[in-house]
Amino acid sequence: MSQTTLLQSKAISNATRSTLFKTFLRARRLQSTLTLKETFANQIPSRIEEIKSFKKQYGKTVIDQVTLDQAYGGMRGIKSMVWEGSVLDPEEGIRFRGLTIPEIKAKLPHGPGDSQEPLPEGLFWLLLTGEIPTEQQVRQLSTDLASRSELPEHVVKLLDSLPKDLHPMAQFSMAITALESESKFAKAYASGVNRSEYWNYSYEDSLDLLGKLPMIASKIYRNVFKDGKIGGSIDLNKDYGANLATLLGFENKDFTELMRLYLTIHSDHEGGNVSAHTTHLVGSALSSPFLSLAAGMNGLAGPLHGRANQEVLEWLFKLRDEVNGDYSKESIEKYLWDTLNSGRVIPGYGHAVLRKTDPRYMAQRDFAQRHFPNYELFKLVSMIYEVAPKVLTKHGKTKNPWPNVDSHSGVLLQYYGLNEASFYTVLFGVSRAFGVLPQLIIDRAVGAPIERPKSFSTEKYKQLVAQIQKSSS
Ligand code: CMX
Repeated sequence: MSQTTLLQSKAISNATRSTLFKTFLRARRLQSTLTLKETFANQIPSRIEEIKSFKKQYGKTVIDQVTLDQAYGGMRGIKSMVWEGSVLDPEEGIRFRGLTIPEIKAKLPHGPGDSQEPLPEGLFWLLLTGEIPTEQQVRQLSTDLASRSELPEHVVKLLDSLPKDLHPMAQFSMAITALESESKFAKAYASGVNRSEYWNYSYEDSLDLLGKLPMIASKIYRNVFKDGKIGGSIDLNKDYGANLATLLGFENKDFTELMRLYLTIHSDHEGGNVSAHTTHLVGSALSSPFLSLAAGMNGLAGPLHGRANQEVLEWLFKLRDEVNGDYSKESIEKYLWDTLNSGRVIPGYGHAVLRKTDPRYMAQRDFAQRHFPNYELFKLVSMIYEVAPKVLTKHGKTKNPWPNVDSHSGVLLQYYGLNEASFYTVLFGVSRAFGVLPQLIIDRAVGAPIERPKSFSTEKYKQLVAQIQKSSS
C-alpha cells in the first residue's frame, strides 16, 4: 500500500494517521535535500540487483538479428548497447528517461525569475538518477559545479599557446585531455582502489569536468575570436547557462535563456551516436572521464556529426550570397540541387535514426518564434524547411529528408552576436558532456565490461555466408 493510500485509509486511528503523516513528511523532506551523489549512491544496490536478475532470467533471449548489410552499413540499428538516459524513436524523436522535450521543459526546474527554459543541471540529475530534482537540489548542484570551475595553470598555458587557426574543437579536446592530471579516478585506480568505488571517483571527475567546461570553452572563444580575456567571472549563485553566457562575454538575458535550452537539448541522443558511443567505448577500458570525453569530442568534431552546425552556417551564408536577396522557393531549390549535384550533402538534414523532423529542431524553432520571428536568417531557415525535404525526397537517396538539430542552432547564436561558426561545435560539446557522463558513472557503478564487438574480414564473411547458404539449402 502506498503512503498516500495508507494515510487515507479508514482502518487507522487519527493518532496513527498523524504520526504516519509526520514520518512521511520527514522522509520527503530528507529525500528532497539529498545531494545528487547521495541520491545516486542510494540507487546503486537496487540497480545492480535489477540488472543481475533481469540477465539471470532473460539473458539468453535473442533480441536482434544482424544482416551482412548492417555489418557493412555502419552497424545501423543493431541493438547491442545499454544506455539508460535516453531512447530515440525514429518517428517521435528523443525521450530523456521517458520524457519528451516539451515534458522536460515543463517538469525540470527553470532558471531564476521569469525564465522559461530548463536547466541542464536538472537534466544531468534526471539522466543519472531517473528522478526530477527539486529546485533546491538543482541550485545546490549549480553551486557545486560552479565551485569546480577553476582550470589548472598548465591547461590555461596550453590554451594560450595554441595557434588561433587550430580548430576550436581540436583545442577543446586537447584541454580536456590535459585535465587528466586532475583525475581522481586515475589516481584512485593507480593506488589500487576496490572496483566497487570506481563510480565514486568517476562521479567526482565528471563533476569536475562539467564544472571546468565553461572556462575551457570561453577561454577558447575569447582567445581565438576576441581579446583573450574571459568575459566575466564565475558566480556561485548563478546557474550553469548563466555562468557560461557571462564567461563567453554575453550578458543578454535572452542569450542566457538560449544557453539553458541549448545545453539541455543537445545533451543526449541515445548511446549509438559517434560522440556518445566513443565516450562509452573508451570509458569501458577504464580510461578516466577526461580521456573518455576527449575521445567523444574528437568524434563530435566530424562534419557528419556535431560539426554539421558549423557547416550549416557556412552553407547558409554561401546561399545568401548566391541568391543575392532572392529568397524565393525557386532560387533556394536551385541552390539545394547545386549542392546535391556537386556530390555534397545538405548539412543539417538527414539522420541515421530519425525519420521525422527532429524535435530538437522544433524546440529551437519555437525559441526563435518567441524571441525573434522576423529575423532574416530565421526566415531563411524556415524557407529552406519548406523546400529541402521535397528536394531531398526527389533526390531519392537519404532515408530521412527532414532537418536535424544542427539545422537550426547556428542561426539562434547568430542572432545574439555569437557569429563565429567554427566555435559552434564546442558549445554542442559542452552540452554533450551532460549526456554522456551520467552513463559513464552508471557503467562504473554497475561494473559494465570492456566493449569488444566481433569483426570479420570480407574473406571471412564470404566463408560465413557460404556456410549459412549451404546449411539452409
Ligand atoms: N544530403 C544529401 N545526401 C544525404 C543526406 C543529406 N543531408 N543525408 C543522407 N544522404 C545520403 C547519404 O550520403 C547516403 O548516400 P550514399 O548511399 O551515396 O552513401 C544516402 O543518403 C543514405 O543515407 P542515410 O541512410 O539516409 O543516412 P546515414 O544514416 O548514412 O547518415 C547522416 C546520416 C546524418 C550522416 C546524413 O544524413 C548526413 O550526412 N546528413 C548531413 C550532415 C548532418 O546534418 N549531420 C548531423 C547529424 C546530426 C548530428 O549528429 O549532429
